Amino acid sequence: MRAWLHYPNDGDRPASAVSSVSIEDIRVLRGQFLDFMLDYKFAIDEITTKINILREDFNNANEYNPIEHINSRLKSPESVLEKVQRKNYPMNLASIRENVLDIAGVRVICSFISDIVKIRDMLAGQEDITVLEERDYITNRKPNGYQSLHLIVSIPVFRSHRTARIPVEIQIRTIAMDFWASLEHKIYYKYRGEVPPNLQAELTQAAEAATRLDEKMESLHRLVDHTGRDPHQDPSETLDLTALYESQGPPTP
Ligand code: 0O2
Repeated sequence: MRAWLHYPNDGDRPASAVSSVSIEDIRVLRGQFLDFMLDYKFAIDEITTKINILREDFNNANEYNPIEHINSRLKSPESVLEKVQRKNYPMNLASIRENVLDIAGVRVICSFISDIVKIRDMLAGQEDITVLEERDYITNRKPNGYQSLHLIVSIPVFRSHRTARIPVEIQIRTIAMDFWASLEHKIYYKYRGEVPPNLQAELTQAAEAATRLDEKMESLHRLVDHTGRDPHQDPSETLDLTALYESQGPPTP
């Protein structure tokens, strides 16, 4: 059965809106699109698992943990399609896969500036992760004051019927950078992108204050963190486990 887009009178109907797409076609398209979006959901799961592993490993091996928290978001289908249209990309799945690289987003919030590059290197060094793009808005802060390290990585996602490499945008920043960005985001949306100049100037000052705070916290952190030990040193393979064995008592039959 064919469904036609209905317009109350012909004069309202743009030429491009005449459609011969059937309800069945739309159902199939919708299914394919949802399946396509699942790739990104699973890619987020893969990346957050990796970061959670690093976090737990840090907790186990160190006196402090550089990962404060992790957020993730999957772009809504509406905003994926809106971006495709805004950027004038071809409206098909292959083009979306190639061009829209922030459908899956993971944000890692760190304690100190020096942690950012630590986390970046640990992720980028993993065999199954490929860094496709890197934007350093910390060295090159945006004119409005925005700071963050952005990585676009790709990661394999193993589905029941196929495997695909899926891009994920990872944003890494400090608590202070994140605090600033979330307030700026609210203000930006409140003013629909037209932030009044005086408010913009205040935001820029706040970003500078956030940088000063980050630098101060970093120097305090360096003062107290002078253990000098390398937490990632491999445990010696010759470590004698006898005491551990004996402390367990005799094996149960
Ligand atoms: P959301 O709500 O996080 O999804 P584009 O994605 O093409 O529009 P571009 O230049 O490719 O932009 O990417 P860019 O500049 O690296 O930034 C993409 C994301 O970084 C944004 O995603 C924001 O999350 C964040 N970001 C970038 N600039 C700013 C900024 O000035 N202020 C704040 N608060 N966040 C920023 P989305 O999709 O815009 O938003």
